[in-house]
Amino acid sequence: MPITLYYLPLSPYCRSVLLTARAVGIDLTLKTVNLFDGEQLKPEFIQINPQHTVPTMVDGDLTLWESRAICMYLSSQYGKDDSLYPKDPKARAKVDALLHFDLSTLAHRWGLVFGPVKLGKLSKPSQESVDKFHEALGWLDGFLSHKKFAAGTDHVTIADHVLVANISSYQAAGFIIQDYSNIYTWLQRCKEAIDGYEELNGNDAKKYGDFVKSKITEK
Ligand SMILES: N[C@@H](CCC(=O)N[C@@H](CS)C(=O)NCC(=O)O)C(=O)O
Repeated sequence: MPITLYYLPLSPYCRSVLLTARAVGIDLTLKTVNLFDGEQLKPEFIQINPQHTVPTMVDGDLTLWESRAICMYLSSQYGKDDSLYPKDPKARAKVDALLHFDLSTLAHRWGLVFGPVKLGKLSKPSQESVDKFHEALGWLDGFLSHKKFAAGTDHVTIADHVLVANISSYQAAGFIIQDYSNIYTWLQRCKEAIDGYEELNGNDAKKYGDFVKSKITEK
C-alpha cells in the first residue's frame, strides 16, 4: 500500500518528512498542494485534513498531519532499527525535547518574525520578534555545544531532520547562522551526514530563503 504525502517542497516542515522518509528507506507517493493557489482549501483536501496544512500523510487507514508526528511515526513504523528515534526512554526523551522546542519555541518564534510579513501586514519583521527569535537561536546554540548531533547521539536522529530543515531555511532567509558557532558546525555536519540532503532539503531551503526575502519590502 503506497504512503501518500501531501506536501509543498518550499515548506520546511514538509522537507523534514522527506528527510526522515529517505532515512528509513521508504518511497512516498508525493502529491503537491499548491498553497499559493489556495489548493489546501479545496473541499477534497479539507476532507483529508480539516486544518488544511501540509505536510499531511496517508498510510492506509492512518491520516496524520503535524510534521514532527509524521517523522516520529515513519521512523517508529518503518525504521530498520531505532537509531533515528530511540526506543530507550531517556534517549527518546532527548529527541522529544528538541522536537517540542522546535515546535513551541523556534518555529513558533519564526512564525512571529515572518508571519505578519508573509500576510502583507508588515513590510519587514518587527525588531521585537527578531530579538525573540535570536534568543531562541542562542538557546539552540547552547544545546548543541559539545554535541555531534542534536540529541547528543553520534548519529542523525529525527531531531536533526526537523531542526535542519528549519535552520537551513532561516539561514537562506538571511539569518546569520555563522554567528552561532555550534549551530553552524552542526549544520555543516548534517549536510554531510544526511542522505539526500541537497536533493530533499538544500535546494528548496534556498528557494524558501528567496521567497522570504521577496516578501520583505523595507530594509
Ligand atoms: N505545525 C505544523 C505546521 C504546518 C503548517 O503550518 N504548514 C503550512 C505550510 S509551511 C501550511 O500548510 N499552511 C497552509 C494553511 O495553513 O492553510 C507542522 O509542523 O506540520
